[in-house]
Amino acid sequence: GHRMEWTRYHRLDDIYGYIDYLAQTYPDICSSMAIGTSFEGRPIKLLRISKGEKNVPAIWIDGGIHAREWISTASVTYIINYLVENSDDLKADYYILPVVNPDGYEYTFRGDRLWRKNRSSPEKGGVCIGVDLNRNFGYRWGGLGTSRQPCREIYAGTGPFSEPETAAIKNFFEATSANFKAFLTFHSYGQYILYPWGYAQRVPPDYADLDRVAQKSAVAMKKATTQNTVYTVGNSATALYAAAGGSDDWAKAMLKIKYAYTIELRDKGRNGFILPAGYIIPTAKEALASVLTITDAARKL
Ligand code: 0X9
Ligand code: ZN
Repeated sequence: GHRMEWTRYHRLDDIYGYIDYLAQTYPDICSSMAIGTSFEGRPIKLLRISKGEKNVPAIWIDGGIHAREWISTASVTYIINYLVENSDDLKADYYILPVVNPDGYEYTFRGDRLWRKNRSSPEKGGVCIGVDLNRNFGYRWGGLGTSRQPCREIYAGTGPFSEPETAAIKNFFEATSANFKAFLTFHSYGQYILYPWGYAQRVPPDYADLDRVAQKSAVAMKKATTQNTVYTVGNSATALYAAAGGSDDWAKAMLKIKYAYTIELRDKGRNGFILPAGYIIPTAKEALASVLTITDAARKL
């Protein structure tokens, strides 16, 4: 058995135990692998859910790149549970990384609940710890909305993919032959469905397709619960702020994955990052609705 449930937030060990349990219990559809090792030596565990069908798209889903955004990790594990329990209807090959930043995630339980970055010490003799992993990807690295100062929350690191956690994702994509059509990275908070570019107030040539599918997602997310939650759709830099070196921009520009989105889950600021556990299930249902909508779009490509 396993101890996963969606009425509270879980420690990393529980989440990794759940991934291992699924891989052992459902070996026909689930496989797990460590795609790398964090700065402090923790495995970075990915779960693949696939029926091995030909001609289905591959879809990337991650959460927990920012340590304090617990609802993203909780929602991603809820999505995993849904896909496994409904595997008869599986419509894509899913590659799911619930905790991109395991060191930071654990630190939010042990030290500082509001920690954002990873836990690396990139400077020799420096005092400040941590790189913002969502400024460390290798497209327009070091641009707008990033900092070279290690003490800042938006510190981009010493270079593109300087961090083991982002390098692990890069290495995974360099090694895979899967046919990725969507790249979904879950964050909190603010209730946004954001599409590239993040590096500046510009949009990719096919942005109308991304906007259309995001609007469809927003409708599905609103219908997912009785609370009619509103998600705002827009270009990342325009709807939120410009920030370069994000994973979504890199997936779109360098990996050429069409449907690249950052989804900012609940809420709109009342609780912010400290979203009470009672909101996990409704928020996760919204996140799941976005995944299913984007899966449909990916299948039509
Ligand atoms: O700043 C971020 O990394 C994300 N917002 S958060 O409050 N969760 O930190 C937004 C990222 C949007 N994508 C890019 N700027 N590329
Ligand atoms: Zn975030």
